[in-house]
Amino acid sequence: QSLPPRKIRIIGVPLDLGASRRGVDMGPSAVRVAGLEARLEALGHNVADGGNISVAIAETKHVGEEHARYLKEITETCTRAADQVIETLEHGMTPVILGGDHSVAAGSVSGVAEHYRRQNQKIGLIWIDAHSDLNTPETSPSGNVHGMPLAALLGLGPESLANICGFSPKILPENTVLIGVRDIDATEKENIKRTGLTEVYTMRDIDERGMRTVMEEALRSAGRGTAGYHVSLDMDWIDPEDAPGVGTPVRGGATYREAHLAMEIIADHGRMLSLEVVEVNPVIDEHNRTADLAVELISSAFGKKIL
Ligand code: 6HN
Ligand code: MN
Ligand code: MN
Ligand code: MN
Repeated sequence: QSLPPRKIRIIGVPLDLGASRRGVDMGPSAVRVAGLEARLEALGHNVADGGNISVAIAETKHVGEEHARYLKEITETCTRAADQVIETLEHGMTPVILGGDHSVAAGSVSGVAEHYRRQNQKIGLIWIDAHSDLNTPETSPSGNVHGMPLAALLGLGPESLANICGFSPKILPENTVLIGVRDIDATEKENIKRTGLTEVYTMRDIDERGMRTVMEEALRSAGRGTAGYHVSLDMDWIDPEDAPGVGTPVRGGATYREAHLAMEIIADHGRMLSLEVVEVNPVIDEHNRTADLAVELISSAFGKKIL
């Protein structure tokens, strides 16, 4: 359809060590069962499933430091995810990463950034989420690492995550955009100031200015002077009416159509380097609805059109 055919590699990361509600480790399976590969192939893309990255089982490990639970195991998994992403890009394929909790982004985005750094290019980042995921172990109210990946990518910490691939920060604040946020901790507001992030589009911005305007502005910032951008889609961005199967639901999210429109606009621009979809929790989902929606949204991001 509108996008030229791509070679896509699916990378599953069944990680749930970063969240306190269990079950997002089953996310990759639920999204595969919802037919991801066939749906992308129906759009004319060439899709290969690379399987899952190995992840430690919580019950076999110690929680570690209470301010950043399972940080050691999460860093190991994220490092493997970064390597897989680099390898995928080196082969000219587009990575589609399936979470797992959002801490995986500290690995996937590092891989994309490292690949383009080797070509002296920067990347942009589109962070679509009800939350800002800008805590550090010092500021986190929960100790859950899935509330920290964006802080790691911008170089605030936690240190072991921030230093994956041996350099930090992975992205500059002017090329980082947040879309759809509506639940930001007081400590995260401080961190927004500290990092110098200005491209923060809240749900109020979407309400007042519309999805179209917000997306065009956001994509312009993420794309300015970069090779393109990584899209990190936390399914809790969408209203719990339409996406009930997420670990940390927050009322007042994007509607079904707003979410599709955002992905359709991303496809129109043709500059997405990689995509990840995280926080699908089959344990609390209703008949795999949230995983089905994830597949639909991934299809829209890869060029599926109504007409
Ligand atoms: N997510 N700000 C809260 C925390 O525990 O740091 C919630 C984080 C949610 C993270 O949804 O990816
Ligand atoms: Mn195939
Ligand atoms: Mn998140
Ligand atoms: Mn979230």
